[in-house]
Amino acid sequence: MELEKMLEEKAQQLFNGTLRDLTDEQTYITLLSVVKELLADKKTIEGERKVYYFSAEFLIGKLMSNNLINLGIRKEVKEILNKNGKSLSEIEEIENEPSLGNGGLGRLAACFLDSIATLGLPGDGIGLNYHLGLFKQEFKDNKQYETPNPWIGEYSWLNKTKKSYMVEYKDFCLKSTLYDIDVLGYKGDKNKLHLFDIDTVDESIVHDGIAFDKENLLKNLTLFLYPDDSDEDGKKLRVYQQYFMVSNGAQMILEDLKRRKIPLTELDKYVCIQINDTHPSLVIPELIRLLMKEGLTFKKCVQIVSRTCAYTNHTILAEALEKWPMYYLEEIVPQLVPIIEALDAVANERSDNPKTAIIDENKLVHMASMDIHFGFSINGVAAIHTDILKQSELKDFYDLYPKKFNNKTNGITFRRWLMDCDEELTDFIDSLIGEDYKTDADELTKLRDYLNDHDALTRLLDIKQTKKNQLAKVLYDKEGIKVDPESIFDIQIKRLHEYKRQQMNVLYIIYQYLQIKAGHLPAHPITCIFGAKAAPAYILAKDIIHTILCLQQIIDADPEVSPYLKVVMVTNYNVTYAEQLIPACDLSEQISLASKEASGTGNMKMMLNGAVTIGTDDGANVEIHDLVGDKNIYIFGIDSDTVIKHYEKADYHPADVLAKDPELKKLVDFIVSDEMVKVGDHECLERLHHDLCTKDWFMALIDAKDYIETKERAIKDYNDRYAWAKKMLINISAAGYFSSDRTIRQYNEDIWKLK
Ligand code: GLS
Repeated sequence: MELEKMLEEKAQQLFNGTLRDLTDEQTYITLLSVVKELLADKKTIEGERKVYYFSAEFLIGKLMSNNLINLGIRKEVKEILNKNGKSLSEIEEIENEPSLGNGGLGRLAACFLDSIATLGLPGDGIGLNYHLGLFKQEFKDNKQYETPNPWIGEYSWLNKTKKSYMVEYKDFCLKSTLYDIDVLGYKGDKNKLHLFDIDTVDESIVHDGIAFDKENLLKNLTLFLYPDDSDEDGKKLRVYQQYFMVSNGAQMILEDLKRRKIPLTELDKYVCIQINDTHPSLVIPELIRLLMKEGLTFKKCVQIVSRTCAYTNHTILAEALEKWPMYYLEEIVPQLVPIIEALDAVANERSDNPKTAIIDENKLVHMASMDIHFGFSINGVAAIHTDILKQSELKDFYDLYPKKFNNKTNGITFRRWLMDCDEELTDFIDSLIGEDYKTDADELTKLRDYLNDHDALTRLLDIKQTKKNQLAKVLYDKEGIKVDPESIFDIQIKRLHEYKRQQMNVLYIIYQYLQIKAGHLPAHPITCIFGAKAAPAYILAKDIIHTILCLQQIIDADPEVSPYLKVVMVTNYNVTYAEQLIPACDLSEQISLASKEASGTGNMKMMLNGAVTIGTDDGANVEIHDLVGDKNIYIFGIDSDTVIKHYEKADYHPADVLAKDPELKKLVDFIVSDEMVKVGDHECLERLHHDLCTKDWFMALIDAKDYIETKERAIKDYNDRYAWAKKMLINISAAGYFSSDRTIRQYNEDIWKLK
């Protein structure tokens, strides 16, 4: 049936009206139910062998626009809605953004699902259905506060299924309910995202922000993603969640094999499990346990499971490599304890190096160690990251299993991060090189033919201006903040973490503020935009947010400065916000301490949307640098080898840097100046100041001077508009490598081997 007729019939059926009569909300519901029907009619991707991507996070973003693009009907829907006095973008506003992820790792999982389906590979996601998701961020008195983010309304993309499993804990069993979300490939067939849940979750137990009774598992198990783990009950809750995810996933996979009449001993021939970071690592002992229950020997189970599971490492930060005390597991999932002990014994037979043991001398169970011993592939997420894993962080494992290690540089789906978020740029590219790049991203290199085409460069600059004007409106509507769309939009959007060094950007802002106060105006007005959530228990990260918000207030109130410098910290940064910020970005801030950002993916999104990067040679920046060349990226800072040596020798002392550089000291001291204390909380500002002067673990002060000088150079260069437009075009033309289609092809060729 033709689309318009379907929508009209649905409007009639649901609301007894015509499309024209419906409210925006009714229109959204009508569209949602039609699109869900279209998805339901799509073919499921089938194949002998299938990958299951186990992940605690899937940061999928709103799905309407993406589904319309992948169904190939977005333009048509837009026109039908326009004809009936409605705007698609306003209708999309109605959708709540699913709150199932946190940062890059979760967004990567979402991009991967899109690419797996687009490439026609059989592959499903397995995760949890968090009712309140990650918290919602609010600002009050220049501070972050957390509130619940109830995103599941009466109408959503979730489809309740009849599948259900029993998950055993020491003292009780929980019955799961499975919800599925259809994942449609671009002009292709579909896979599924499976989200497990329990029926007894009770949102009403949450009080005073995001506090809740952490012991009441029947009511809290799937309330939050990453519930506060600053106390023991919180940590245990995470183990309860992880086991719930993997046990359900493992049971579902084995059930499917049985349904297909495949002997369980052939699991590894038909199934590959990709373990996304260590949150799903318990899938290894759980699968062994389930197979042993079917009568297989431990040895046989180890062999099968080791050929089934592959592990992706996403970080070298020690705190993110999970280690659970054995007594937690004894208390929560005692059935896994003998298996983990037996696995540890096998690991110790293979190597007597205590650094590769699974259970250490403090009886902590190292999840990554289990993955590496009993997975067949270990990958990092950017070339430099994988090298660091091999050469230092996981060196002992690399020596033991050199063949298991491989690199898979991250990628992003161009459907969402170009076609969806920047229609203008998409149409522009279509007009120059046709549409083949949408399925073969390398085609983007053809844009290089236009580097000397004045008309094309003018159009490119105009599009960027349009996106900046659109963002200015969003910022005004959402935050009540006016920004100058002619200023440089300098954007740092990512989780707040010291290693990402938002605090170094703060020092730049202070530098610029003091320069302007002293009568030295910047080469071009600049708007420094931040978006970042801090983990609720991460005090210093919250202090950095506080400092940014204080600077925002001071600068806003100063008519001498505000025409040239502006600071905006957007509230509740999420995928939807990213889709508005990224196309408007001129200068992309990727300034982590070299060696610490495993890859980054925001760097790729901004590059694809015509931003120029200022960054360190870290993560995927290194590969961006290689692809665009020195002239089209602003690289600064000490390199990763130097950083690693500083850590080894413990010879970095911020006080030494400050003693040698009184100008830098002025910037740092401004954090606790009278101006700042007047608008801020002395304790928070003092804590950050003290940390920078005495610890500065992520070495912001070492790189600050180089960073400031490099950024000043970039601002000057921006004024040569055509030279800048060329840099933009080179960045876009080189972004093809970062398509997640390329990444997934490589996962498939090297690891999954699906047909
Ligand atoms: C992360 C890394 O910090 C990012 O650099 C990386 O891009 C992402 C996806 O691989 O994974 N690791 C993590 O724990 N959170 C991340 O975003």
